[in-house]
Amino acid sequence: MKKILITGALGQIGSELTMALRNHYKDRDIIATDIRMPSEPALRDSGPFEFLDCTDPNHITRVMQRFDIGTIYHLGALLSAVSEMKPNTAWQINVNGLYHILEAARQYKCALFFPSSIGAFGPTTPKVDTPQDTIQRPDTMYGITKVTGELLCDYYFKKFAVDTRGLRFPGLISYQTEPGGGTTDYAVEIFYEAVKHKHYTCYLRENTSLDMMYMPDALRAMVELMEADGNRLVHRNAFNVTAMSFTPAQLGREIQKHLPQFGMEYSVDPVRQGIADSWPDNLDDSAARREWGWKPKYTLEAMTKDMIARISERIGLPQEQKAR
Ligand code: AKB
Repeated sequence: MKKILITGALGQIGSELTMALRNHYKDRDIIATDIRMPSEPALRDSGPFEFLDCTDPNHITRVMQRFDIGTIYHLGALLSAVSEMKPNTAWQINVNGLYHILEAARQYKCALFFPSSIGAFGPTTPKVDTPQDTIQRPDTMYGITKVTGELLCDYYFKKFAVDTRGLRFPGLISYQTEPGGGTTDYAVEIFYEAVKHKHYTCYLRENTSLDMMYMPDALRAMVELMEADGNRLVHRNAFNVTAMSFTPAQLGREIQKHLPQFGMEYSVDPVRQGIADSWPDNLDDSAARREWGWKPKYTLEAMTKDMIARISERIGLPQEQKAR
C-alpha cells in the first residue's frame, strides 16, 4: 500500500490530520514531516516522522526516495498576518515550496492535496455568497500566494495529469493545536480567554463577518475530497467550503450562553482588520456539495458547546467552574 506524506505536520491542521489519517488508514503508513521535531508524544510515537523543509528540493527527493509515497497533503505554509510581515518568506514557502512539492508529485506520480483559503479572494470579489468562480484580485501576499497555488495545481493537473485536489478553507477552529499568524485566530483565542479569564479583547471589529469551520469538519472534508471519484470533479482544486459565518460579536453572544460572566472588548489591529475586510462575508459552497457531497456537521452552536467543554477539560477546571 502506497504511503501518505504530510508536510507541515506540526501546524494547526497538520497535527490533527496526521492523527486522523493514522486512525482512518490503519493499513497505510502516514509519514509526518515538518521543519522541527515533534514534542507531542501522541504524534511522535504513533508513526514515522521526518525532517523536511519544502523549500529545499533535496529534502523532498530524499524523503520520496526513502518512502513509496502515493499521496501528499502539502500543509507547510505561512498564514495571512505573518505573510504580511514577511512577504518574501511567504513567497518562498507558499509558492516555491508548493512548486517543489508539485514537481515531486509529477515525478513520483502522487496525488496532491493543497489547502487554499478565503484569503484567495480580495476587495473586488463579491462579498456575500461568494461564488466558486469569481473575481480573485487579493491585495495581500498571502492571498497572492494562494491564488498562485490554485493556478499551479490546475496547471499540473491539465499539463501533467497530476491528481491535484484542494479546498479554500475558512478560519479553522480547534481545541488541540492553536493557529499562529492568521487573521481568523481570534476565533480560537477567544475560547481559551473565555474559559480561563472570562474576558477577551478582540483585534477585529465586532461586525466583521468571516467564514469558519470546526476542525473535525475540515479533516473530514480533506479525506472526502481525496477519496472522491475524480470523474465527478469539475473543479478539482480550490473548492469553496464553509460551515458557518459569524462576527466576533455573534461568537461572543454564543459563548455567553455557556459562560454568562464572559465579557468582550475591542482593540482593532489595523493590519488584521484590513486583511479581514478584504475577505468575503460568506462563501457559496454549492460546487463542493454537488461535486463530492460536502456537508458540514458543526454549526456555531454545536462548535461553541464542544470547544468550551474540551478546553475546560484540557486546562483542568474544577467541575463547579465549568460551563453550564
Ligand atoms: C488565516 O487567517 O490566515 C487563515 C486563513 C483563513 O487562511 N486561517
